[in-house]
Amino acid sequence: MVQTPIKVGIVGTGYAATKRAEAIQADPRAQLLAVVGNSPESTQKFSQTYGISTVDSWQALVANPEIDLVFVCNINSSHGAIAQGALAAGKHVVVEYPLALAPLQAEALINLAKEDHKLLHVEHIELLGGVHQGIKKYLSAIGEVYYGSYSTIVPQNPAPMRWTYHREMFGFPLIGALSRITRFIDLFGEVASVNCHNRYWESSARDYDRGCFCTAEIRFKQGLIANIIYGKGETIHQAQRNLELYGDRGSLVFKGEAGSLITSDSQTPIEVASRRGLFNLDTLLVLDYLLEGKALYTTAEASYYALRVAEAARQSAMSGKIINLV
Ligand code: NAP
Ligand code: BLA
Repeated sequence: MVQTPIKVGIVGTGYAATKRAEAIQADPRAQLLAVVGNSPESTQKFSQTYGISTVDSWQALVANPEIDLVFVCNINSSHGAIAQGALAAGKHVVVEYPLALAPLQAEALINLAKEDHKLLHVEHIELLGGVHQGIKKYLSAIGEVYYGSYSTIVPQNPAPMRWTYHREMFGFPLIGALSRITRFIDLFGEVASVNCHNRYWESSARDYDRGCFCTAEIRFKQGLIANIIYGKGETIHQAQRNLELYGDRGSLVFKGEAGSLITSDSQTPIEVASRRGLFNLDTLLVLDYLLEGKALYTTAEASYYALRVAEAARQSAMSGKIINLV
């Protein structure tokens, strides 16, 4: 058990880091001590906003003996190494998904946390969100589910020169956007095979892509076929966030936050809670776990399994072949 207040360090200063800092500062059970950022300007601004100190490197942050818990909230390509360093320094660790870009590294992190009896929590706020909770509530009403589709596409013109458009920093689209896969695995279990295609639009003038479009067909062991579409950037001209599940007795359809249960003779609206407040909830659940031993809503092992499926999607896209999972 950790003593209160739990002393916290944060790596990152963006949206996720801000939501974490707000949640920690609002909870007397935790105390935010230090942050390490990327650019000096955003680091300075973050430290002033929350009245905390800054350090020059994540290595210095995890070496601080006062810190009990480290939140890793920066670019995807850094997660694995920072989580590794933090666990090796004896800290509890929370990582925004993905845990690492490579499944092998993720597996090593899980083993390291287990050996040292430390928490390794991978945030999956999509599982806490209103759409997912709505699905879980009504899933039994649609009978045996045989098909699902989930499409999240975002037009952005011009595409920003940010890490989310950088192949190495974001990772393969369905690895960086792992939540598209975890939602289905959480509902329907293990995967048999993956067929995936991905296209980038690169730019000769810069290191950042102008966009990507990735489609995957995933066959689950229990029979369901899921189609996932993820795209962003300059070649997309309408935004979409649609999730549909077809069962033999009805369908569940979500367009953004507007959900409905459809059967042959009725259409019932489904109330969906806002996407706001999920990082706050995730942070409170981490504190509940560390201080009261309450079970968390997801495990690093589940995130690792999803990462293996996403890696199979990457291999499928590279090879043009269907990848079977063992
Ligand atoms: P963000 O707002 O863009 O923040 C990114 C952070 O990483 C900033 O502190 C940025 O610092 C830093 N950074 C940028 N380039 C870097 C580099 N080359 N090396 C090291 N640090 C760099 O991103 P975010 O939305 O908070 O996402 C952070 C993590 O949370 C990601 O892993 C993402 O997948 C995950 N996540 C986010 C959400 C969400 O709702 N936003 C949901 C689920 C998971 P500067 O600004 O100083 O460059
Ligand atoms: C997920 N949102 C993400 C991720 C990134 C962003 C990088 C992880 C990768 C992914 O799954 O695609 C970034 N999201 C943004 C940015 C905006 C945005 C820059 O909406 C700009 C407005 N995230 C937010 C905001 C909300 C939000 C403002 O930044 C909601 C009010 C929610 N983002 C949100 C949720 C997820 C997510 C709930 C989990 C993914 C999911 O729902 O499947």
